[in-house]
Amino acid sequence: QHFLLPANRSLPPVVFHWMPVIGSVISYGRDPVNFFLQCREKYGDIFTIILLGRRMTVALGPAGNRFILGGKSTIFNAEDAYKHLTTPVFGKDVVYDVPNHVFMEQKKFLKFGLTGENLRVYVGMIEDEVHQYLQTDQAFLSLKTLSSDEYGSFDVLKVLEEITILTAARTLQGREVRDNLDKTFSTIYKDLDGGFTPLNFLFPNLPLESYRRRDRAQKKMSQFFINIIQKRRTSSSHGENDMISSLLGQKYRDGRALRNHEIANMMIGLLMAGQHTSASTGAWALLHVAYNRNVADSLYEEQLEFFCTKGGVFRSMTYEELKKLPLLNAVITETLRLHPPIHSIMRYIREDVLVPSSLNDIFTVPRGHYALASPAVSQMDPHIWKSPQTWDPYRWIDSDFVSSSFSGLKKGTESVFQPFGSGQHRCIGEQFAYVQLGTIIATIIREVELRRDNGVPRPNYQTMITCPREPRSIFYRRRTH
Ligand code: HEM
Ligand code: LAN
Repeated sequence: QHFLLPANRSLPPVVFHWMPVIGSVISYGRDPVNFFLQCREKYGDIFTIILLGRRMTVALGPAGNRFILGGKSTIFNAEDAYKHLTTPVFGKDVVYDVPNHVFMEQKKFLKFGLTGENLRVYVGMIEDEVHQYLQTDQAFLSLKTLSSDEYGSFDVLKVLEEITILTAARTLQGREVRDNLDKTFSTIYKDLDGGFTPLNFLFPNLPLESYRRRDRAQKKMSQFFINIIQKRRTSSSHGENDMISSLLGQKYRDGRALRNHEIANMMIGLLMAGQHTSASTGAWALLHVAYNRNVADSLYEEQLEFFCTKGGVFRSMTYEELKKLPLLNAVITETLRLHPPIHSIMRYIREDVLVPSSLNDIFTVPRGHYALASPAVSQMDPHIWKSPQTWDPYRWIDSDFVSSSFSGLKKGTESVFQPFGSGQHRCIGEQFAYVQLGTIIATIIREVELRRDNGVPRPNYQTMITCPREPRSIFYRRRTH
């Protein structure tokens, strides 16, 4: 296809595969991180894999991350890589359904909604939701009846999915969504979510019931939000700290306010952005905490030290205090290192691009390829981290745990730690995720003791967001202060 390659340039090596077209989809799908590490042994930091007819050029390490994530969006294009997945779920005129510069404005609107002021209010709301969940919910029901020395058990991913949606609804999504969570909203959400899977990513259109349900659910969900927005526009209810309220006050650079369906569809995007990423991170964090009893004890002690009143009861955390808890934050960071929810970040290559010399100076990546960055690989790279496979939150407190041969953690697109991506498409949800996860974990740790003896499960890469495989049960018992 390419006859105009400069004379001194060639294409990256293609990873060996038995079946044409199908290519490496099996090895990649089974365990992408290990597959990439094996490819790196044979081919170096840049190589091309075939995935169902698509040519994906993978670039690893700090230079690879920078090459792909630091690239211009006119060449390394996100919407060409993602829109067939996201537009049917989010709807029209938002995210990857609009030109990049429009989406960048939409991202800015979201940032305005995630102010310190709002996050400050969210801490108390999240505490309240989790506390309430621990009192009443099915998965934890036995908490009430168990005597103090008996342990109950729960599926940690299921519980975290439930707590995540409850807390996101209470905070970002707003009162109307929270009030509808166990009614209309949850079935529509399930159908929509059923259309946001690897299958939908690989095959945008299949004549399957799940695809039709996805399309119906998108319309209903969009309408559900539009109704809320219309009511909000006519009523005088101010003082809301949620995202709808914030988006209602925003304008594009040309002075145009957001239309109802744009706000609605951004709210759907928000739902999809924060749900499985946070739930999975929270589940992994609790699995590790429950398995590492010493960390569990120290986390509890950190809570006691900072928040135990003279009367022997816990008081609420503030946003500022939450940000300063060393172990709690290290637990989240270390969990994101070892279990980044998103293992592959993709772009479509719109123009031939020379690979920079920091990576390799003989290759060109031609237009029509996809580019793939995998921060997950650098986050577990044995050349960079001491005992990379060991979950050890203290490595973030005592920085000596990073390998001595490695010259420190750079920031930005070259960083070896970027669970939230980097560059133009970097995540804007990081602060919210830390507030949400920190508050959830702290509230659970305050109220129950966690235990797990049989190690931590292996990751499941077949789901859209990397999550723990079964068995995911954790034993718990109510604390007796
Ligand atoms: C982008 C991870 C939570 C909103 C991204 C990207 C990653 C990521 C890796 C980069 C995608 C790319 O470059 O193609 C995560 C993780 C989360 C999380 C690990 C939680 C633990 C959230 C939350 C929100 C959010 C809570 C919303 C409040 C976004 C948005 C983008 C993004 C708007 C921008 C996409 C783009 O510019 O193309 N996230 N995310 N994320 N995320 Fe998150
Ligand atoms: C996702 C979720 C899926 C994810 C994978 C397919 C797993 C990954 O391999 C590539 C990146 C991708 C497609 C991805 C990119 C950013 C998304 C689409 C999200 C994190 C889900 C939501 C997020 C989107 C940009 C959020 C938009 C939200 C607004 C409110 C504007």
